[in-house]
Amino acid sequence: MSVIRHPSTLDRASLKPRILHIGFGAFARAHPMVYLQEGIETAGGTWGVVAARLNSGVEDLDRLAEADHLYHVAEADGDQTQLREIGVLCGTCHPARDGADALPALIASGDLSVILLTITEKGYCTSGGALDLTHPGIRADLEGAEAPRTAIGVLVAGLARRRAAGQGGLTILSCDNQPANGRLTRRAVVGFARAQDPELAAWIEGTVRFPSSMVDRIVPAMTDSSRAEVAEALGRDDANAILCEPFRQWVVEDDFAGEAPPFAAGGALLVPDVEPFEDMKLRLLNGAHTTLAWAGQLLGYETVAEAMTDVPLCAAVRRLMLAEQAPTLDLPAGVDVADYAEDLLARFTNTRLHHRLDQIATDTSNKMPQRLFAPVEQSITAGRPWPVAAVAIACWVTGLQRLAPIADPRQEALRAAAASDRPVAGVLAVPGVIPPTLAHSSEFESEVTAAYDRIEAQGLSSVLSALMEAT
Ligand code: NAI
Ligand code: CS2
Repeated sequence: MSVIRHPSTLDRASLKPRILHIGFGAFARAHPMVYLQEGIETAGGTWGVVAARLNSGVEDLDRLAEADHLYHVAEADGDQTQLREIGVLCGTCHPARDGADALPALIASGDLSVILLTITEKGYCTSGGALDLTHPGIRADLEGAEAPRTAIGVLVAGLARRRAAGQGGLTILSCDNQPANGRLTRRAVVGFARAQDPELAAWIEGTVRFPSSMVDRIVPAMTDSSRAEVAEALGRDDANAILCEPFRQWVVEDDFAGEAPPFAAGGALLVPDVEPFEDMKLRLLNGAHTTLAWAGQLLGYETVAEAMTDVPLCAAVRRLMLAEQAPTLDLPAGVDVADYAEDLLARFTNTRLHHRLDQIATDTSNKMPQRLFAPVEQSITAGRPWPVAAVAIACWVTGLQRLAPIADPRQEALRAAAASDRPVAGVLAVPGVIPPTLAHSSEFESEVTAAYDRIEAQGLSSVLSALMEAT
């Protein structure tokens, strides 16, 4: 293995807690922190980060603190590993360890300028693009018997403190795989504030910015294999390290409440409109990922790279990208979608990542809308066929019947529906799964049901082979 090391050159003593990252997990380590590290090394700045989590992961944050908040990112592909030392962290914060008041107090502090979020699609507590006021966590936070536990509740509590302290606005930047993630975050935060205190909601609307961003880097959960590979490259264990692919992309809406951190100096692209980049990435990369996740597991594969060795499945994913998802896109200027798709397929074959299909399959009910349902709705409206997407959604239903339970906010209802005598109709009828506009489409249910029936009758391999021969 050839290893190229990039030790941190930051003056860490100069760092101030100007950025708070809520949901500091694998992706936070490997993506925004790398852009910031490179950005400060290039352009300077005192942009220190406090890493925070809410309802889990105290031990992860303690491990970071024990390592003086230093860790490594191993960018791995083939026999090469680039090892980056990341020194941007200046602290950690967790309500369970530091008290419920710690995060709101941090949000109210004068040093704080930007809040980053990687709280997963379900962390926004939204349904149909708006705050779900029936969400148990939101209801509990609004009742206020205890300190807020949802990310949205914690953000609003902090903003209320910030307003009361006479501090100015700040920027809340979502780094989650949601379309228009900035607008979604704004609707959730303002919706929660409005339900509590309309004047606070008005202050937030006037002083807090919610830029959208498209984030891309494949960062699987660490496995024993990836930990061993990092230790081999580094020459010692690093319990806080993360292994990921070399590729990274960050397209950020240029809409900050004050000075922007040097993300652009670290390679991020600041643009007026992120949407074309978001849709392209969520529908081509993530739509293919969800297809691989369910079809690949049904075929007996464990990782993305293994699933990509299945010729009919790989052909189906390529066809999904180019024939079904690409025509729904308003592509960013200068992008060749065929090249983009081939680059994605090549990235998927990276065997160093050990990217588990059952990890991608988690929270599928929160992922389907932007990855497959939205493009399918456009295909139906345009009168275009969508055979691969139909098989992919049918694989989800079949997987809910045949595979071991996979975490999903709607898991119990989904598995019960899949076990019913009308599995496709049952799954699609689970509240919050499909958008109302698609629910009324007779074509949608009939095409997915037909695909499901073919899988039952002929087996998935035969169905995928038939798709490949039909191209
Ligand atoms: P992870 O499992 O390492 O971290 C998930 C983080 O979300 C943890 O800090 C956890 O505490 C927090 N979280 C989970 N449920 C929550 C909830 N209901 N409310 C508040 N916080 C919650 O996962 P990872 O890899 O860091 O991914 C996180 C998100 O980053 C993804 O859901 C996705 O939106 C985005 N992302 C991930 C990529 C990847 O390849 N891992 C690539 C692009 C985006
Ligand atoms: C994956 C994404 O787990 C999943 O849902 O599809 O985390 C994927 O790895 C990233 O979006 C790649 O940028």
